Amino acid sequence: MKIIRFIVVFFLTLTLAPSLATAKNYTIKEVSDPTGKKPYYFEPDSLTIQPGDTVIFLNSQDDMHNVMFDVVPKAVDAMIMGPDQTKKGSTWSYTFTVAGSYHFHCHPHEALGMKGSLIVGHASASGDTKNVDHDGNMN
Ligand SMILES: [Cu+2]
Repeated sequence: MKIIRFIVVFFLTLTLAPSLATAKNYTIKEVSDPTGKKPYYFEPDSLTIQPGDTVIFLNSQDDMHNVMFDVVPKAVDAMIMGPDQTKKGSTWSYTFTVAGSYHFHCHPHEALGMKGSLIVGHASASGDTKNVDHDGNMN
C-alpha cells in the first residue's frame, strides 16, 4: 500500500507543481517626472514574463495615465486596455495567457514617448502579431 500512496503522491506532485509554482505578479510603474530627462514613462518599459503571469500597472503620482496594447500576438481576440488611472496608487492588472510580443502605450503621453513592450513566454515570429487601433480594430 505504501508504494501505491507514493505513486499517487508522486504523480499529483508532477501534475500540480508547475501550475502552482509558475504564476507570478509583476509591477510596472506609471511615472510622471515633468522636470526630468524623460517626463513620462513606464518603469520598467520592457519585461519578459510567462503565460499565466499577471502584470500590475501602478500609478505612481496623482496624474492621468492609462494603458492600451497596440501590438499583440495574432491569437489575442479582444482589445487589451485599462481604465483611466488618475490617483496615486491606483492599479490595473491583466493576466497574460497568449504567448508572444506585445507593445503598449499611455494615451495622454504616447507622443511624449510613454511606451513599453512585453514578451510573454517567447517573442512572436515575424508576421505573428497584429496592430490594434484606438477604436479596437485589429489588422
Ligand atoms: Cu501617461
